[in-house]
Order: sequence, then C-alpha cells, then structure tokens
Amino acid sequence: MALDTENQFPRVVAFAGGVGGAKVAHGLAQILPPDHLTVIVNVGDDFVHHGLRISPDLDTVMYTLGGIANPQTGWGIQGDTLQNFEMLERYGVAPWFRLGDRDLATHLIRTQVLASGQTLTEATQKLSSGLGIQHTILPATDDPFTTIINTKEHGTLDFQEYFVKFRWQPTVVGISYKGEGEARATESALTAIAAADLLVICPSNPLLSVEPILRLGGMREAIQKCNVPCIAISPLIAGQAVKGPAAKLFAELNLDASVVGIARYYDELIDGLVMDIADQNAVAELRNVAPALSLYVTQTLMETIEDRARLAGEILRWQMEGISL
Ligand code: FO1
Repeated sequence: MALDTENQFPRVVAFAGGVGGAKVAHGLAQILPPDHLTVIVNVGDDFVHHGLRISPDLDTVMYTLGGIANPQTGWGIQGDTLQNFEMLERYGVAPWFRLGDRDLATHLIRTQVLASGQTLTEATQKLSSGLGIQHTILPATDDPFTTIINTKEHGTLDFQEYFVKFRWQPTVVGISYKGEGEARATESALTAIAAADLLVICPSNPLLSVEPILRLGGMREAIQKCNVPCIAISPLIAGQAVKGPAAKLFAELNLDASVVGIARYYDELIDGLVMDIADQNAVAELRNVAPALSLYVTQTLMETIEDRARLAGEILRWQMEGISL
C-alpha cells in the first residue's frame, strides 16, 4: 500500500451508517490526521418529520466523532431533553420519532441550509465544523435517495416507520431504494475514494446502511476502479447483530446470517474481512468460500471509546504491514 510519506498514515475512506459504523469511524478518527480520513455516510434513512430534514446516520456519525453522542442509544445527543416532545403532545401530536431539544438545532440548520438551495454536503460541512469535527464527513449523495422496506404485515414502509415506529419487527419481504438510477455519488465522495490508500466498509447493516451507498450512480465503479484494498468489518458476531435487524433481515431474505454470509454478500467488492474471535471457527469455511479473501480475527465488539481506537489501529496495522491469517 502506498503510504502518505508525510506521516506514514494511509488515506482512508470509511463507509458507514448507523451506530456500529459510527464507532469504527470514531476509532479511525482517533488515530488518523484530519486529512487522512473521509467518512462517507448512508442517507437512505433520511426523511422529513415535522417539516424538518432529518439525516439520522449523518447525525450519528457527527455526534459520535464530535464526542456528544448518547452512549446508551448511540444516536441523539448525550444528556438531551425532550421538552419539545412534551409540548407537541400538549398540541395533540404524539410523535413516534423522538427528537431531542438540542438535536432539533441540527435539523433546523440542515433544513435552513437545504431550503436556501445548498446541498446536504454543504449542510453537513457546516454542522460538523460547528461541532469542531476536523475529519471529513460526507453524505454519499446530495440527491433524493430513500430506503423502502416491503413487509408482510404492513406492505411498504418508509425506513423510519419500519425501524422506529414498528421497531424493525415486521417480516421483511423485500427492500428497494427510491431514487436508484437517478441519484449519484457526490463528486466529493468519488474524489475521496480515488485518493484513498484503503477503503473500510464499517460494521453497518449491509442491506440498510451499505447497500444504499453502493447503489448510487458511480459508487461501485469508483470502489472497484480505485485499485486499493477494500476491507469490511463483519456487523455480525456469532450470527447475531450487535444492535439492530441485520441478522433478522438476512434470515428473512434467505441470506446466511454469519460471517460467511457477509463474505458472500460483499463478494468481489472486498479484499479483506475482519471478524470477531467468536467466529474463529468459520475461517476454514471462509477459505473454501472465498479463497482470495484475506482474514483478520480479533475482538470486534466495541464497548468503550478505547475499544474503537484499538480495533481501528489493528485494522490499519494489518493493512499496512500486510499481516493476514
Ligand atoms: N431510533 C429509535 O429507535 N427511536 C427514536 O425515537 C429515534 C429518534 C431519532 C432521532 C434522531 C436521530 O438522528 C436518530 C433517531 N433514532 C431513533 C435512530 C434512527 O432511527 C437510527 O439511528 C437510524 O435511522 C438507523 O441506523
């Protein structure tokens, strides 16, 4: 891997969505200088609520890198209050999607910037610099692009209806991406990928967080063309998701909810797979299924801020020193 001689760090592009992705992005941000890390974030979860433009995955990555994320939920702002929520209830509105009082400021700014004709990339730049974040956080696209969940019990649902209103319990029979075919990866995202020495697909939900990034015009080609290692961190440990519906979704869509299923899902896109010690016994099967895939087994469960930096550091060392099993 060509290294940036200036300070021996690779230029990394991380693809993230949701809480697990934000944690690895945070680990990388604790190690890499600001101009050596770009986080490209899923926008398929975005929606308009109370007239406000809400981008949950961008906010989770921003709050996590900004050190203000709610540590219990992973999303929202630590110590935030819900007085707006109580007032809405007095007006007879019972919102199922809880927006914190401080969190509201983020949505107000984003809604204002977009209403003025600027892009989501510009709104995100304004917000993340306001939070003192020096690393670059980019939405994967500035175009409308929404993940739609088709369920047995309720038909098609918008993402947050499925995820929050119905607590991802409905049986998923299909996923589609509204905007596919028109929405394109941003130039900023494509430029970051072209300049990268290493691509990291964070332990995010492959179907709900990563696929909506890969489906954007130009994205998959840019990843395949940039000719540097692309590694994924399995979001499943011993067949279970750390948080969220990844394993349930895989099972519902007849995919193998295991590290082998993850390797199959990403297939040719990835050169390496990081998995948890709990899946050590899958190494032999992975050798058969994906002989060209280099593997790295470690503790991938991140419970502390230090865990995030440790995992990120191991991954960078693995890729820079070419250690593979
Ligand atoms: N998730 C919930 O389960 N309940 C909520 O009320 C909720 C509110 C919320 C507000 C802002 C925000 O950025 C995220 C929020 N989330 C909530 C999480 C969100 O649905 C998920 O983080 C992503 O969409 C999936 O990764």
